[in-house]
Amino acid sequence: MSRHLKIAAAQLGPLHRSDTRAAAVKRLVALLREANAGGAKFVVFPELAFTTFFPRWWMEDQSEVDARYFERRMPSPETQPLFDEAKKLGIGFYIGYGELDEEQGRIRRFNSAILVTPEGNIAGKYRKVHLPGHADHKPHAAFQHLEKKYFEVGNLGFRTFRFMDTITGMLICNDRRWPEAFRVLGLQGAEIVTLGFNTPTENLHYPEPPALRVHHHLIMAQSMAFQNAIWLVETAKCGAEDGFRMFGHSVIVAPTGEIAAKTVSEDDEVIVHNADLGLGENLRKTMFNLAAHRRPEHYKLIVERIGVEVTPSN
Ligand code: ING
Repeated sequence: MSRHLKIAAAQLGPLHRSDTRAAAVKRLVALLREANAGGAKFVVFPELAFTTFFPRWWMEDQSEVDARYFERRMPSPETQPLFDEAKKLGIGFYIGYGELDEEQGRIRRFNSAILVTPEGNIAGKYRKVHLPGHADHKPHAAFQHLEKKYFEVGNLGFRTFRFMDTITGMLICNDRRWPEAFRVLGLQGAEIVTLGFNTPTENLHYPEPPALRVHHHLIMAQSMAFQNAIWLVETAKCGAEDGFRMFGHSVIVAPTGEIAAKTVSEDDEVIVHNADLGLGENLRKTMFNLAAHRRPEHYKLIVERIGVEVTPSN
């Protein structure tokens, strides 16, 4: 008997600095309702879904940054309506947010995501490992990308979770540029991987054609889904936030590497696909039977060496 799960990518258009969390939650609830109307039972929201992509701004008042862009509790009174609506509709969801955690009196800040069950329980949490950008102020740059300033490297690793009768793993944005992240999830039996992203249309460092950035996003999503035989849902927050554009192209990619659904706007938009969770089984038994074909004894450099060291064998 085939196992299906109707999944939605709920893409969010721009959130400006002037947009309140309440305004964001209102839009997220509307997206949830639209996904529900399409029959979706699992909704994937973007990275940092409650606020503007604040790492684009150099800010020195940490208490203001914490108040405006981090969540001390999840859910909080402001975000509770989203959890309430999802529970009422019997929908599970993934959502990204800025997490402020106080452990033994020490404040820690992460770019995080959670899986919330249809019953409203948090089934799992992920803290973004691959933080792109920089920590220093680049006053002459068109915009900043200060994830290395505002967040710590995630300390929970890449884990999978039992979720809605599936094995689901979570990643966030830049993680999709690092195949190791997907492989670690694949080695733990991931059937579905969810990934929210906020990706600037312009390149901070050099004049890269915007179409090329979308091309990279699409080839990575298709290859990572195929090479790990997983359903991969990547959801954007996009559009011009205070004039700074980010691209959409949210996708639901099948284990075969085919794009099953893709958004066509840079605004609030829902795409839905009735995912056949058995679709990856043949691949996992044959071409990507990891136990049969992988040779870790030859992969040691991947773990032992961080950057390039030119060490030719002749
Ligand atoms: N955004 C971008 C991403 O990895 C980026 C940052 C873009 C880094 C392009 C390097 C090249 O998609 C986030 N939030 O990681």
